[in-house]
Amino acid sequence: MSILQDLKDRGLVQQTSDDAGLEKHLTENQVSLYCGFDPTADSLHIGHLVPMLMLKRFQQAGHRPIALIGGGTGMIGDPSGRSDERNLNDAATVERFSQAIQKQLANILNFDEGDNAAKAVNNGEWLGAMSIIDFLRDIGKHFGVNYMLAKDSVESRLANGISFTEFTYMILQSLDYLRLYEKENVTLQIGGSDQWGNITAGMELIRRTHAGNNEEDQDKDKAFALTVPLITKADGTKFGKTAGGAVWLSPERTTPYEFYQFWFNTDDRDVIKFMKYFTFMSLEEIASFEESVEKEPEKRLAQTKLAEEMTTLVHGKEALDQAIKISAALFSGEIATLNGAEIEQGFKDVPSHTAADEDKSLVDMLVEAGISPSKRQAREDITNGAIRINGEKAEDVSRVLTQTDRIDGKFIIIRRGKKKYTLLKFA
Ligand code: 485
Repeated sequence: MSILQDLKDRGLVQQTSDDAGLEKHLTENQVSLYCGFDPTADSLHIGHLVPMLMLKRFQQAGHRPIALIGGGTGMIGDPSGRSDERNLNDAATVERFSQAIQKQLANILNFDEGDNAAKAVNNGEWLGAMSIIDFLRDIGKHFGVNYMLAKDSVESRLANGISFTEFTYMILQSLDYLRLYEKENVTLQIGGSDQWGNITAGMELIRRTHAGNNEEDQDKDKAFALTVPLITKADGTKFGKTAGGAVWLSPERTTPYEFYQFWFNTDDRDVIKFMKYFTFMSLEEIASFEESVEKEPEKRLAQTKLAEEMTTLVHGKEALDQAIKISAALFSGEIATLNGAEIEQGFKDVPSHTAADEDKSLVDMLVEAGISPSKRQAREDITNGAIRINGEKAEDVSRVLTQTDRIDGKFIIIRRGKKKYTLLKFA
């Protein structure tokens, strides 16, 4: 089956510039394609995953993917899909973000194998070196102001105001497409649906600067656009956000355990769609999970599989095993099986209390850490069996917490009642 048809069957194609032409182009050639990522943070998030994995899907089909890091455009700020002007980051920050993002891309794309090895480029290289006179003379001449004003990204901002800086962004992205078309033989740019205007502006620039090169075959040097849909959820809330904010690819920002839980908590109505979007599972295999969601949803087999596939893809097998172990321990309450690093991941968001490095009576500690409101209540909580230390019930009011209670010498987990966890940390 053709790659384009496979992508469509997965629901991954929002728009193409010329469907039949692109289908033919991809069937007859090894196509070099690119997707751009602006360094606006020190990590990509799961909103970037679909286009990123799309590059990988093209690579697996034999085409050559290029990941562009926007070291230049990241200094400017894309107005697409945004209602307000961006805050500018300084050059050193953009550079630091660029390097972090490049590492994440290299983790997922295959940068070093075969004639279709992936490649990373940074547009700071050519955009930074261009003179303003050349830019206005050679590039600016091809962009009518009316054409630019009609783009969604600009039109939607006119009422509230848009700076000349962001107004010109589309020209920079167009220049990238032109440059990669000339230097890397790139004939397809992909991105999210918010990128349609910028991508087609680049196609237009290529058409204008290369028109008539191939009189005998007008289609030969054509450039194409393909966008992926915006991901929506059945409950209408925004995809990729949790109570704690965005779901990031960096394990420092979103731990592999949180990442695993995010996917595991997918709604029954979304899980099959997400499997098609995010995993490399075949459509036949996905169909078997669809049956399971219908007939035995309580087993959450599809969610478990999705969480496994995604955590392995982004964080690796070892991190997945750890995430599963933490999930099981928290579910059963058998916390003693966890080591210090696992405790840190699993209890990242529970209230914590830093305690002095000394032995202390449990009653005093419960009050000090704000777990029980008074000593009298603390004693009552203990005799009622409401207090657990590292998963074990503590029913002795004269209990003293010592070194041996600490997991890896650093942590004690106290639970009051069914769910209220507190993490005690020892310096
Ligand atoms: O030549 C290019 C230079 C920069 C870009 C693309 C081509 C980046 C692009 N303008 C952009 O802002 N992309 C967003 C980003 O970097 O966070 C997101 C898009 C999303 C999807 C994703 O990048 O909003 O739709 O394309 C990969």
